[in-house]
Amino acid sequence: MSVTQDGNAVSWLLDRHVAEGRGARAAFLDPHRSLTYAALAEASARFAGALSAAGIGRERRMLMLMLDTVDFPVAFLGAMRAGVVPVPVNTLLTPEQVAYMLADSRAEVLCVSAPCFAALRDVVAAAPDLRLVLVAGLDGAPQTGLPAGARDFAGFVAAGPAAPRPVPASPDEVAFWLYSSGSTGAPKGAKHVHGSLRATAETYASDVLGIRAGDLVYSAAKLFFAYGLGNALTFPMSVGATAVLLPDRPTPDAVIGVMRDRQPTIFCGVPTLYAAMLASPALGRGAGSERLRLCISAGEALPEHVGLRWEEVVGAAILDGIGSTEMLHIFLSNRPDLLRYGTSGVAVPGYELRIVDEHEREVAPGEIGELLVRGPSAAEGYWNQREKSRRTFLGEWTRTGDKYVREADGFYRYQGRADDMFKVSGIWVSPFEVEAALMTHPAVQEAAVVGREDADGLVKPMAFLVLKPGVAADTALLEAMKETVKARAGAWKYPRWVEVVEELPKTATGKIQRFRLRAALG
Ligand code: 3UK
Repeated sequence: MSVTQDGNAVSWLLDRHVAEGRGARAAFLDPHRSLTYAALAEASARFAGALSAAGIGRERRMLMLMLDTVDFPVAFLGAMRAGVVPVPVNTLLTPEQVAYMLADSRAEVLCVSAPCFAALRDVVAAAPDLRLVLVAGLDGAPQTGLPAGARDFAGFVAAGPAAPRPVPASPDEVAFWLYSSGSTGAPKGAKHVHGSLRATAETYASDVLGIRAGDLVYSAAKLFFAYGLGNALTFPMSVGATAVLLPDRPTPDAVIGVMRDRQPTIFCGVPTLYAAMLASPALGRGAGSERLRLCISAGEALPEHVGLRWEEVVGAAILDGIGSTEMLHIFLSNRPDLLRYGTSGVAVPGYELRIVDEHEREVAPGEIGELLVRGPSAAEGYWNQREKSRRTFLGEWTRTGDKYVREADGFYRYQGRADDMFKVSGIWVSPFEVEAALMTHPAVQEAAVVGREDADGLVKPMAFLVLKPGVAADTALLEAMKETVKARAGAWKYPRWVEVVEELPKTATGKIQRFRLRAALG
């Protein structure tokens, strides 16, 4: 019997283009550098060789805390080429969160962008399984600046003995992980297989985006996010197209600047960004790009008025679609030919959907239930979390945790999360986590956090606080609360509203009833 071993995603995504004569095409452009397909194949092969030479074996994990530059695809694809499992994580995580992921994944390698490294020195020193730290983006700065044990990413790649061929792998073999947040705030490593990257390209990217070789893609959503990874790496690479990368924070002005300079054909954003761009006086036709043909939105629901207004001002549609870390990319989406703002659209060809009640029985049309999805890109499971895996991955079907209604005309309308989690700027916020940060403030006795819609219909955290006896609630104190959350939980998670209350609504067993707080907001 022979083992199926032609499924390494790097062969299909990258080496195929070089072998078929497309090596000179541009694969990635960042503000300072660009990489052709041939140069990316070469650099990722050297990185693969260097990892193996450093004794990093197959299936070992490499945590990536990297900004969006051309170094990201070199590291991600280079690791997979060697059979090492890259685990890209959010560059805005706090050191404590990074420490958790290093320990949970037992990462032996950490690839980190220079600006993110300073805050991590202690965490890196304490990580139990870490053997190799690579710092990217030093731009030739003297190596003496690096702490003991850390090496310059560029030098590591340049010195690598090239390992030109991807290690033989089954398409069913774990290729990379992505962390997904849970309602208790403890992130879970979702294990994705090589075949899933191709599956998302051949369904959503091909059928919905109609992606082609001439496309230039710009995703404001970063590569560490499953949404950005598909948009700016898997999809353009699946057809030999080009992606623009921006390491900086995607402010409306920065994004419009990239649109003008690079003239992309496809733009990918999250609802908060679309709303912020609409508020900018700099926004005009094509958002600055004369070649813009399509925009997509995901991460949270796109408010109807944002989509309608964008089409009016920019002259291109925004296709809202829902995806998840567990399903890798979008499985339910609007399409250029089937577009209804305010809904998530219809099933992406290749995926099937069911809306079920709490007994997993299909609900009647027009009734609310939980959305289940079946499709080729589901994760294999969560790392070391058997109970949670069994609850989410039900054989061929995956639980989304989202409430949906299928309307009479077949469009799916989002109804909110099944639990209390909510998203801000497309990134998960667990009330638990923000509350825990607030509770570290000496004036706070109890805290409860819920998502609340702002004037644009976008969800932001709101905090309800019970203060310690004798503490007076003044403006300075409430501002200090926001700073506490920014420092401890992450900058985007701070409560935009803080209300002081006498007591919080609770169940008999003392659990905070956040749904009551939400209901009181109307
Ligand atoms: C919510 C949406 C309404 C929904 C993601 C595109 O967001 C992604 O993955 P995450 O694991 O979060 C998944 C959850 O986010 N959500 C996402 N998109 C929408 N809600 N309308 C939407 N369009 O609660 C879902 O369960 O961070 C998005 C591609 C890949 C992704 N991983």
